[in-house]
Amino acid sequence: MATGALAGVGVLAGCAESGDTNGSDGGDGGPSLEERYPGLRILSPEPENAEAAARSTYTDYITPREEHYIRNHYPTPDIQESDWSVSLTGLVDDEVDLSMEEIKHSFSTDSVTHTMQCAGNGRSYFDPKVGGNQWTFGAVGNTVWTGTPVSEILEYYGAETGEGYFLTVMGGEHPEGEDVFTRSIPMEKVLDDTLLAYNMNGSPVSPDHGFPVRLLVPGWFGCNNVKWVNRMHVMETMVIGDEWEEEGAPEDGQRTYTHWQQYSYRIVPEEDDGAEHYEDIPVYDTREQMEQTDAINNAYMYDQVEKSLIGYPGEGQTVSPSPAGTIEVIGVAWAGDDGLDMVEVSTDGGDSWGEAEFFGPVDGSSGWRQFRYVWEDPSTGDHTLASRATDDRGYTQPATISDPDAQLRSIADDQYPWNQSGYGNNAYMPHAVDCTVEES
Ligand SMILES: Nc1nc2c(c(=O)[nH]1)N[C@H]1C(S)=C(S)[C@@H](COP(=O)(O)O)O[C@H]1N2
Ligand SMILES: [Mo]
Repeated sequence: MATGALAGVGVLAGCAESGDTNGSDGGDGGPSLEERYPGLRILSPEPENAEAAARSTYTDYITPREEHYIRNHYPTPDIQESDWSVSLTGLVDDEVDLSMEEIKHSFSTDSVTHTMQCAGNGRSYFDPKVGGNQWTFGAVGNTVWTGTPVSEILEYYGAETGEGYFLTVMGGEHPEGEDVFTRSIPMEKVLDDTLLAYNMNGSPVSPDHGFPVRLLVPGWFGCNNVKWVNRMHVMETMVIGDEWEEEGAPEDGQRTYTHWQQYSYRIVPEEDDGAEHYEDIPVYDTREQMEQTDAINNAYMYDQVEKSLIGYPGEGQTVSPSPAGTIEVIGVAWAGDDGLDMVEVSTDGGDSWGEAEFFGPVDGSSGWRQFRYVWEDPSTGDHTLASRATDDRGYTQPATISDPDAQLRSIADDQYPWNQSGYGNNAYMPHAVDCTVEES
């Protein structure tokens, strides 16, 4: 059962009137999306959706803001920090409305390196194609986020944080009459390491990435990282059912708060007529949800699954061996909030594999690792390079995406389940890179 009053609490109008301080162009002649993010390929200018344009983003540890993808359901709002607040409602001793000043300075400060990836990354490789933004490989980046541990705020205001509870977090940018961008995050994870983040790579979060404050859920798919947060609601269940669909809705009968939690971001095979809604689920890890199809029909996109990307050589690039006669293949790999065990690289389109070695910084468990693979005696001509990661539980990226007729709900037979919305693609062959070797 959902709890707590809905109407009139914390759902502020998304946009402040004047905006000359936060760097959003707001259509007033400031720099365009293209100018602000020279490293991105634009999928739609409004709402702003853009992904890393080049493979080279996946050679470095930290992704600069200019190369960090943007995924918006509604246009980036124009917000003044001094006007913004975040309310805490539901099962708490004291309901409050926190200013940015309080969020920043009344609690401690923490940082986390997080590989953020859109659940739709790799969607364009689905066959048959599915609707939505046609992300290729570039809707993922690794950045340092700084903010306030949500656990401290919950503790201070006497929130009920028992096992199985949820913190439902809402964005404030939706245009009138649209569904509120809302995610229900399991309390266990909230208490563990989530932040209300106001800083990205040491600078204020940019308007497009959630200024002045976003939820940061380390290791979990991008959709859980609610931007422009203006309300957090403590509940016994996820948002589900009539109370959250109608009461307090901009228009009666709208899904309002449930859309982005229950209808969207679910693994739905071809045969299902939409996703089944749950109040709670026994496991939160996405990979484990997919395995437990007797309990969960349609996995929720929470923790990210193991994945890797080659950053060098880039797609279509012509490269020549070093004086030592080798080519160093470089890339990144991640596994949500689980650890990585290994990365393998194939230089012959997946027929044979050799183990890569990790290098570069290690900062917590939710940031990616860089890997390198020394390709000995590459022959001149065309080659297909692939990489595959294995996490510390032994889960390995599958080779391909299944046929819809297979009606898969989990990763099986070296195949990623084709699903109606194209979520979670971690198959390695669609992400392979074609390059040409010439004599040096
Ligand atoms: N309020 C709000 N939060 C949001 C979204 C949104 O549209 N509105 N998009 C989500 C999705 S689907 C993703 S993948 C990430 C993208 O974060 P980024 O734009 O900073 O890369 O933000 C999430 N948070
Ligand atoms: Mo996303």
